[in-house]
Order: sequence, then structure tokens, then C-alpha cells
Amino acid sequence: MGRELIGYGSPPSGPPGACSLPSSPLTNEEQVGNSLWGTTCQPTFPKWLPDEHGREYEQAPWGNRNPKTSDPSNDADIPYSNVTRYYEFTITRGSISADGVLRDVMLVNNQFPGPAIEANWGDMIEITVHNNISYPVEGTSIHWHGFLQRGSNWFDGVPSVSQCPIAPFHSYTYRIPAQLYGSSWYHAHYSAQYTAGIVGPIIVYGPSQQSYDIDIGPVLLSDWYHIPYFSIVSDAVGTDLSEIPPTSDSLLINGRGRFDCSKPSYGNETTELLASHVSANLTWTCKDGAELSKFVFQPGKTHRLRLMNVGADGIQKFTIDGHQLTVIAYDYVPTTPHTADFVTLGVGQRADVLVTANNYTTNSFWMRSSAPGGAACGGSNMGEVMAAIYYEGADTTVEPTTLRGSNDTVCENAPLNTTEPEYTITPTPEGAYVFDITLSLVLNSTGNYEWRMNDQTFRANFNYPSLMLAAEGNTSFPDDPQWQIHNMGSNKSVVLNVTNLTPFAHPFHLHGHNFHVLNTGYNGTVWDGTAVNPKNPMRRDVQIIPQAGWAALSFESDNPGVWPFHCHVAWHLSGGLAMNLVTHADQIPSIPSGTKADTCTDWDYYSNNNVVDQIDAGS
Ligand SMILES: [Cu+2]
Repeated sequence: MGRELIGYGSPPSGPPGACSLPSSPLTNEEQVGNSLWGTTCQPTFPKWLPDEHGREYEQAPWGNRNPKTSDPSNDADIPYSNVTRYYEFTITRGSISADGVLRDVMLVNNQFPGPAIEANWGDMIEITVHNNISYPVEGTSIHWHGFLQRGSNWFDGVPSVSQCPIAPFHSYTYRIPAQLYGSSWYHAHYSAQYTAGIVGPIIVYGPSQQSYDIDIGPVLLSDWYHIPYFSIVSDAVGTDLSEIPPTSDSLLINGRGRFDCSKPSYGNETTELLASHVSANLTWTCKDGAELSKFVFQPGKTHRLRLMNVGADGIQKFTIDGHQLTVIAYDYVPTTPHTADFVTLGVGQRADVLVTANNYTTNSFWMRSSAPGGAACGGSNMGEVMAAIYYEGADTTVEPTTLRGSNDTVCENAPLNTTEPEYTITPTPEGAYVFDITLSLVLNSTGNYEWRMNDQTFRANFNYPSLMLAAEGNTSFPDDPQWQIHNMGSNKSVVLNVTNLTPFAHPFHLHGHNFHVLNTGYNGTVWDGTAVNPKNPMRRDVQIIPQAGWAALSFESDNPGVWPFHCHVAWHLSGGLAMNLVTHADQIPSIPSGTKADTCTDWDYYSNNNVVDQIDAGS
């Protein structure tokens, strides 16, 4: 399908010429490359895709499955199709001015944020990734966040775990089944590379428990920095606590923000690092009044917004002036609809919200996102970013004048007693394997700060993916504690009892599963074995672990493989806040011949002939 090779969602709706791209003070290309996100040319999205020949389905391709009665963790409930959706991603360096400030970035198909991946529930998604990062070169890999990868662990995209990095000027093809439906994102999982711009949205169309009229599509929230990621990482794993974590300069919605050029943000820095031995002078190049993102609503209609925190660090607080948000899913889990004035998303988290355009006091409104809370929450130096919502017919060249309604600065997820999955799964913590985990930040013997789980920091070995070793029968590595491999055995369920000894909140992500969030708490208390809503606790794939607090997360161990469990703050992951859980080692599916060789042969050759510039944990 040619459309998918272009790698962008549906064509713009409405008559030709009905949309326009920013041209001043920056052209659209100068601001975000070829991206249409956040312009009036951003398409709306369908209820489902046509079949592989472009023929419309006469009814929903998933039949009468619905969020209340279908268990996506059960293969028999998944509407597997014979349809494959093909995409092709080329990753390059570039420079853009997303918020008005020129900086070095990395782009997918010359777009920031990257193109959308779309599929119907049960389809196969095939993405070929070309690593064209050059001057200087780097390895890369792409992770498809939130996908179960049941039976395809080797396409999970984590270098040192499920593959070797894609070597410079090589390509790799991922094939992943859409076993869950809803909203997610993809991102580079090599070092903190994704914070340079290698991110994009994923939509898997599926049933909805509440009807809506128009799918507005992705609304990507992120914090943003003005120096290259490599410079930031060198600070984040450095010796100066005041630089840990680095504070973001700015905030973006769908890749666009507006920085005040009178406040240069480089501080004392005069050079930037693109690699250990490649630096450049920092020259402040800023245009005031950069275009903010725009969305068009139909009066009286209900719109679906797919919110995603694709940032590096900050916990995003999202709100729309004069409108209520009805949340129908968190991450890939449909939840009993509940209304709220704001939605909280830690890095990696998503929320699907419905918004009815029924406020006729004016015809344009601000959408806002902020990252408050200071260092403990990954707070940004920018107070908030806005995007304009225009009711159809409003003048899209005039900015809204509405005032902020609600304000909230708590850096934790919505209370567990307010969120409940539509499909009931009762965890079985009795008899579960309880794995106690502590998180700490310590000064190591070389004077560098490092993040630890159970007093051990993680460091990737790009040449020996642990999944490949596990599939060959190796599941313990006493001589390599830095690989952080922990065998969960063949237990039916596992409780991750995480105690956070640091004064920072950490959004923790488990690959390959949705976990139950049994309970969370603050310092001075420990988990007492109880769960909130024990018959059907909240499930998701990222949970904010409160600062100096704890969280008890449990998962049904039904997906044999090697699964990273890590903080999704890019800088904490760079500092080693990760471990890898081996489940049912004897049942890990054999890896298709060719899959390992595809990345490791190339990477071995590359790394034997070049010094790999690994200054952080690596994945
Ligand atoms: Cu963290």
C-alpha cells in the first residue's frame, strides 16, 4: 500500500486547500521537517482500516468483540487476520526548530514526530528500519511500546536484550502482531537516542466501549531540550548532582512549542557533543513566536484524542480550557469511562480521552500541558505549552484567549480507586513469586552517579543479547551482574514489590505484559500485601512509582522470554535503572534462523572495526 510506504496516516480530510502549513516565523520544514502533526492538515482517523487490497470492511473486522468481554491476553480472543501493514522508516540526523530554537535532532522519514503506524486489532505490522545516522554514525533499534510480542520477543527492539543494535548503514525488519488495541508509540531504545526525535505514534484500531464521532488521533506530549542528547547523557551520568537529572528547556504538543528567545538556555555551555570526540560550538539561533499546534473540532460532536507522553523525563499534566475529559483507556487497557479536568501521564504512558465540543461561550480554546514539580517529577523549566482548538468555522489565524481552568501538580497517577479495566482480570498474588526490588542513586567508585536496582546498575552488552543466550539455555550470568538478568522461574504469577529509596518519581515500564497495579504508597510505609480493588485492579504497562514511595505490581507470567523492567525516564535509564526478567526459560520459543544474524553479524563486524561510543547503560 503506497500510503503506508509514505508512512503517514490517512490523507488530509476536507476539500483541497482547506488546510495550511506554518510559514512564519519558521517554515513548517524548518520547525518539524515534513511532519503534518499539529497543523490543520493533520488528518482525522478512521474507525478501522480497509483490508490489504484497500477494500472497506462492511462491519468492524473484529466482529462483535468488545472491551468488556474480550481478553487480549488470551490468544483465542484476538481477531488474528491475514493482513500485514507495511512501513519503511529511514533514520537520519537533522536540525529543526520545534519551539523556535535550532538544535540537532534525529528524524524518522525526515519528520518530527515520526509518521503514524496504523493497524487493525489482530493484523501483523512489518516495519523495515534503515539506520542512516551519520556524521557521526551510531547504532540504533526501535521498540514498539506496549506490544506483548507474544511469540515474537526477538522483535521487541531492545539492544543487548532482544537484538544487537542495527549497525550504521544497515537495515532490519520487524514483524509484530497487534495483539492489543488502542494507542501507543514507538521509540529508539538505543541509549537516550529517542529524546533526539526518534518517536512516533501507533494506533491499533479496535472496539470502543463508548461511542464517539471523530478520531482526532495522536496528541503527543513531550519535554524538549536545546542541546543534543549525547551532551545531556554525559551530564546525566556525570559527577555533578545538580545536573542529575538535567532539566528540560521546553515543552511540545505534537512537536511544536514556543520558546521565549530572550532567555537563552545554554547556561555555561559553549560547545555541544554529538559523540565523545565530535563537538560543535553552540550558537543561539532562536525565532520568537513559533507556531503552536492546532486542532479543529466539530461543534456538538465528540472527539477522541490519543494522548501520549513521548518525552524524556517530565510527568505531563494535560487539560483543555472549558471542557471535560472522559478517559476510556490508559495505555493499552480500556477502562471504565471516568471524567476528569486533567490527565496525568508519566513518560511512556497514554490515555485515550473523549471530548465533546459543547462549550459555545467562544469558538476557540487552549489545550495545555505542563510538567510541574521540579526535579522530583522531572519538571520542566517551561511552565506550560499550549495548542489551539478551533471549533469548525473559527478563524484559525487568531489564537484563543481562554484561561486555564484546573491546575494540578501532584506527580503521581490517578488514584487507583478511580480507574478500573473494562475487562476483569483477578490477580492471583497468593502463591505468587514476590520479587523485592529497591531503587537507589549512589556515587560509585569513579565519582559518577549511577542508578541501581537491588544495588546493581545495568550496563548493556550490545554484542550478546540476553534473549539469544536464554534461548540457548543460559539464564544466569554471575560474572556479569551488570547485565541485570533475573530469573523469575516458572511461576504462574510474579509480584514486583518496588521500594523507591530516591527522592524522584519513576515511571516504570515492563515489556511484554500489562501488569496489575496492586497498590502504591509513600515513605514510612511498606506494602502490606493488599490490593486496591482486588477483584479487578488497574492494569497498564507503565506506572509512576512515587518519590520515596513504593509500588506493588503483579503480572501473570504467561509470555516466556526476557523482558526489561526499567524506568522510562531517559536519563535514569541511561544511568542504569533497569533489569531484565527471564520468564519460563525452558519455554522461550526458538528464535527463527536468520533473526539473530540479521543484527549481530553486522554489529560484530562494525564493533570489531570501530570503537563503539557507549557512555551510558546503552538501552
Ligand atoms: Cu526514573
